[in-house]
Amino acid sequence: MTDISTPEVLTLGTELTGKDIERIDRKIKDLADIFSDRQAYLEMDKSRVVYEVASFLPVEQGTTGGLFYGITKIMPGTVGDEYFMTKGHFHRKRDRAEIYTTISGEGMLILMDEQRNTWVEKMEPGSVHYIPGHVAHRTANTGEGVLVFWAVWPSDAGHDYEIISENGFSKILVKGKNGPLLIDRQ
Ligand code: PAN
Ligand code: ZN
Repeated sequence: MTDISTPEVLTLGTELTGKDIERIDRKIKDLADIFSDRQAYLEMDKSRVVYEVASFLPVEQGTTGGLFYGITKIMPGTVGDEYFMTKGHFHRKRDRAEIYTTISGEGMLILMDEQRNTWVEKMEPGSVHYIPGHVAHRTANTGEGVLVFWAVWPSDAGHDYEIISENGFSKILVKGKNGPLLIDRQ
């Protein structure tokens, strides 16, 4: 009889549970170059958590042909008028794509190509987003509750944060009177 070993089972909900989950939290203090309203940023409590990421990395970083997946939870809030959001990145291997699926909450996926054209896709429970290669991506929580989404990306994609922390996206997402507004960065 073949020995069938029990695979690791992970449960997807608003939390990712199971062993060997890598957990990262990003607090206001970790996001100095991200938000555009400098004064508002300086006045924020630096220990406040903006988002948390729990990732399952079943193969070594850089492995060709594998997949990683993770859950991101972004808290509700703003820095000045700008919604709480992730740092954002291009994949280090620029052609690597990714899929995001929204689990709960409301948000916007902010996308920017290498020519710095920026656009958004609305995130709501069940929305599925294909992020092509060569496109930087970040997510903003535009709702009152926590925004939770599931991401799946190639294990050799890597993350390039430097370009975004130096130049930002060309547009920012702010809270307007009638909802989110994508405006040019000053
Ligand atoms: C996501 C992101 C996650 C956090 O898993 O890494 O939402 O955003 P930052 O990495 O920009 O801080 C993903 O896009 N992985 O490739
Ligand atoms: Zn990514």
